[in-house]
Amino acid sequence: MKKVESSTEQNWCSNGNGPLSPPYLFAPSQTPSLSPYQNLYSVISFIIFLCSPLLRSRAAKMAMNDILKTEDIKKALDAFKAADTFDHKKFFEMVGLKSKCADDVKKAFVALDRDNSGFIEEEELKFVLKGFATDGRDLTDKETKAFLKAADKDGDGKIGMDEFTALVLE
Ligand SMILES: [Ca+2]
Ligand SMILES: [Ca+2]
Repeated sequence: MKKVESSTEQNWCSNGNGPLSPPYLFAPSQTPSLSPYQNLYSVISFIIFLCSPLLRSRAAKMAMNDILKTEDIKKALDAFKAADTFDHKKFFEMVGLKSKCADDVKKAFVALDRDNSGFIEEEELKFVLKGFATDGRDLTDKETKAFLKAADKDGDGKIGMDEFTALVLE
């Protein structure tokens, strides 16, 4: 009995028409109505498969403008235009991020983590305002270090998603 089963499997795999296609699909006289639907399903699955990386990257990297209001971003950036005036608490409040849900704050984190390392490193933090608007200024070294110190609770020298969320929503 076992031998028969395994030889059937062997036929399925080696019929030359695809590894997982059951043999009845290629015998239209027995089940004529199944084949077209099965093919349509395969085509749709294949299209979804092709599009899924695009959909995923779109979901993963939202622009700040999708999360926050452009005019709020502009106001907040203007308020801290002068070097060494940056205050992350006031900034997150003005930009509207503080009043967002944790999910939106996480999306903002993903947008700021430019190299997708899962962390905002010191060099990314320096350019954090550019993540809100392309004309955002660079933070000074002093501002970058103060920002990092405030967020980096575990002391590994970079900001994780949880650290960022806690900092914004605290
Ligand atoms: Ca990073
Ligand atoms: Ca950290």
